[in-house]
Amino acid sequence: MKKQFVTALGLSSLLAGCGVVDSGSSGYCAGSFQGGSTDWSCLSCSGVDALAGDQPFDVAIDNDAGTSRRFQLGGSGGEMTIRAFAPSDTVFPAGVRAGLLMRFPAGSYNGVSVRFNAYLGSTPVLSTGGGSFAVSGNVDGAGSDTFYQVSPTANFDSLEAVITIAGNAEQAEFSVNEFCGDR
Ligand SMILES: [Ca+2]
Repeated sequence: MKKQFVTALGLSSLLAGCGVVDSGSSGYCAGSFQGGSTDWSCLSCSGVDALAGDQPFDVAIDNDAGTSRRFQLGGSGGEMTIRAFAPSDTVFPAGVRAGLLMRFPAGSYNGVSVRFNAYLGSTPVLSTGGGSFAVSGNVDGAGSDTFYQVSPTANFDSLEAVITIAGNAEQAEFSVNEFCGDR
């Protein structure tokens, strides 16, 4: 099947920077992963169950900022990796404003981050880009739903968010609302 390219809406907002707070309703993304699929793995997480057989993060590709999945990381640190796959007929073009609407726990940590990887099929086209991180304290926008973004410089059809936390004595709760191929 010949792949179609999603129109690169929102290019003018590429310089808008990280930490933009959006409040949601249906139709959140200009370029959505809706109709695709998700996969995930984690270290020291709770609130999601790999043996349950469900797809806990499909709610993060329904193009609705108001639907989300919560999970916890910690208490001595943890990492969650979530990958969103576009529908089979969709490739997002280079230069768009991709990313993830999510909420970090408020507080101060020894390390906290969300960084992105992007792929075209199984080929990596971006590694550890965009997002936000802090080696102490917290990321911009923590405590509120915030769109953390990245602009891959090559076409891509899946986007992976790697969320890490360190230095939390208790489990800390995150929520993941929506991946966008373009916002
Ligand atoms: Ca959602």
